[in-house]
Amino acid sequence: MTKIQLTFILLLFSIICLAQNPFVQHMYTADPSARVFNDTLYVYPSHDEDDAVKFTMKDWHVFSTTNMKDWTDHGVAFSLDSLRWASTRAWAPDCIKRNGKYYFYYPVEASKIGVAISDSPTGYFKDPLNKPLIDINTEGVVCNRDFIDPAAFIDDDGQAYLYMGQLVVNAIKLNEDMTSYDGKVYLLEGTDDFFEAVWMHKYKGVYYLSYVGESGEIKYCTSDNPLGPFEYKGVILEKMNSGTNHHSIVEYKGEWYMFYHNSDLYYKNHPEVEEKFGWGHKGSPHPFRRSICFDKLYYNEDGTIQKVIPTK
Ligand code: FUB
Repeated sequence: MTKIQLTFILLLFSIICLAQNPFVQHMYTADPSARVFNDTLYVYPSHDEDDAVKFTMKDWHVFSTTNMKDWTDHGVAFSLDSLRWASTRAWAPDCIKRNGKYYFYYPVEASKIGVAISDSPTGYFKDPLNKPLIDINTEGVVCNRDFIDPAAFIDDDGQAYLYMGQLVVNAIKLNEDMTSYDGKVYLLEGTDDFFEAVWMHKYKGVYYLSYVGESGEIKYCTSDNPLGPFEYKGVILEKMNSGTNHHSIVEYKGEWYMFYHNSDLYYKNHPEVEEKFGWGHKGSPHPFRRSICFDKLYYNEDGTIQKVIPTK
């Protein structure tokens, strides 16, 4: 067998093995934040309702896997019902572990970011503050649209950060307790066309800030500092058929993955509806009934990220 034939067979095998998308089929999910805790990969998505025609989400489920094939739905990990200070829009969350506790960061009412704590990665989480950690009216915050999409990051020196916002990336340095910060808000520079869904990860000492651009693609930029300034590098994932997109990047068992969402499950459930890309589809529920997916992500030798090829 020639080298080319072998490469082709391996590629085909990996595509068949990864033909997993969307990997949650019993409910609509979006905005997946993937995290590895204790050798298990957990995903924290938003929960789109079965009959949604707006982003009227109410609770958050947690999913986990140890082999990237079999997924467990751990049920509701947190819900708007647990809050006295917010009642709508349970949107894109994130979760991070520190000192044996799990900190769940979540946006509500498109303007406030809360934090909830649990001893377990699957919850149930509890709100320790009974108020937002930060909101759109907090001094220093710059946000002309929604104040959403918190993404946490703990650097190698132990400093924790929370990134968030729409149109402008806002960041705070979290205190050791993970439920307060020093009062300063940093506005990050150097992104190209930033719209929303910021995500931070580190690879070989470089800080990678990835996000959804106003153009609808997932893009990234890099820096030698977690607060920038950043240098724009390119597109990682093309526009999906879901209007929005939202992603996370994670290493698990020696492989890198990108999680994202699309509307493939909606279209599968509604074969009578013609598939359209982007938002040019007024009156259709597809942007509000999304489903989470993942695919492998590869770096080039120089640290740039190859475009992710979405598998069906
Ligand atoms: O899911 C609601 C919003 O849509 C999220 O906050 C954004 O990132 C976009 O995916």
